[in-house]
Amino acid sequence: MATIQKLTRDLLRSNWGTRLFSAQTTKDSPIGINFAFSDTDKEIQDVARKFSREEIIPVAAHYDKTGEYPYDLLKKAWSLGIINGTIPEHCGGLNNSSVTSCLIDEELAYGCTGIATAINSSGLGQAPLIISGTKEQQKKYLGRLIEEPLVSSFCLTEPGTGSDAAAIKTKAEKKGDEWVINGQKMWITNAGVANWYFVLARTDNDPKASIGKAFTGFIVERNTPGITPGRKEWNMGQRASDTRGITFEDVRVPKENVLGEVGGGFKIVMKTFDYTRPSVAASCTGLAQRCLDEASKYSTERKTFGVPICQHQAVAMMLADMAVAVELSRLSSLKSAWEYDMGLKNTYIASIAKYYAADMVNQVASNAVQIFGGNGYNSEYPVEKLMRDAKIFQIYEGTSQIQSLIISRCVIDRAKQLA
Ligand code: COS
Repeated sequence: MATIQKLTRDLLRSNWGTRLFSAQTTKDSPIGINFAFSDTDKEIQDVARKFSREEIIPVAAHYDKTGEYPYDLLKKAWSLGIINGTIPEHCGGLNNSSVTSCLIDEELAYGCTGIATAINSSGLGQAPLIISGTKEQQKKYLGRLIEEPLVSSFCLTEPGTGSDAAAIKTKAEKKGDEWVINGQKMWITNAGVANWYFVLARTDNDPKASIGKAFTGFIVERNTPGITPGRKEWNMGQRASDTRGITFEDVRVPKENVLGEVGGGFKIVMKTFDYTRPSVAASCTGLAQRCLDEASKYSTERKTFGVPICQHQAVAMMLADMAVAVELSRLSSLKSAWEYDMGLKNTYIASIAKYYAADMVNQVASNAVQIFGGNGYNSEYPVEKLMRDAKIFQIYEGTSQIQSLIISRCVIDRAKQLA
């Protein structure tokens, strides 16, 4: 398998250099807008699309019903090089752009967002290391994910703390050359299957300490004594994804595993979201495209009043609305990814992309169920699962309300500058 992965990497590298929006244009020498994907991106998109259509879709209902973790699919995706793509080259990775990640994530999400989350959300755990890790930390922990089909996990949320990230209670205290972590995390994707965790903990006990200096990020090995993952949660959708709570009890972490500066963890987390929200928006686009494809196909087959239902204007217009939403979602996620690749501060557009895409996919999935009618409400048809899977996009990686808070802050800051 490692050989296939290496071949894929070599193939992709040999064709490097003409990425959409990235290699051709730079912040200092923009050459205009180019909507053409590079040959490299088209190739990797094809690999992800084929994998999604041939390997994920046939087994999606099984994993949804059983909630099993899709290890076999993880291994296949790993061997094809369509996960872990943004890991830097010095760790053996492809150093994919954010735009390339969006293309892959859209394709995987088209097949099943539960399986996609299970196999590619390791990217969220990896992001803080890519953003702030030392070369040694990257080589050790990201390189490990290239050597073997293992996953990482991102631990921020707690039982009492979701949207207000600065309210987390998990603490880390320095004792000699080690940090000792105590606390509880909740709704952690990959909690039960990860090889290592990124953990955000409070390191300054002064309640008046500024948020930007009070928290620290740690890399924590799964097999460290004192770590206890909870039971697998049975959620509304995306059931192949492994979501659990985790308890940290006197978990000792060497000082080498502090990520970035002591006290700088909150900002690492915020930068992580700037990096990952474009991909979440791309996943919404993939799921919405699937809803549109299923609903439009069904509308040409299902007849009422003597004609296929697509010939009824009410249905045709629903399909048009769904298509418009999918296209706009794709554009905004790619734009937010492109800004990231350009080294621009993309917080505003990343939140716009995630906000729009998350609400959009829920509307599109609901419309798909509506077009399927009674059949849409039944689990024998695909769209009932798609609608359940869509809901979490308005909640994870920042609720829609948090995205709108971030967008409104950007708008108000700009207004103040204009005043
Ligand atoms: N990039 C870099 N730094 C950032 C940043 C960004 N995108 N966003 C905020 N910061 C910095 C701020 O500049 C500030 O720094 P100083 O202390 O030096 O001034 C610091 O981080 C604190 O920021 P802020 O004052 O905005 O903190 P808030 O408590 O008001 O944060 C939000 C509010 C809503 C942005 C934050 O709590 C959040 O993102 N919540 C959502 C969490 C989430 O997505 N959870 C889901 C997890 S599922 S994986």
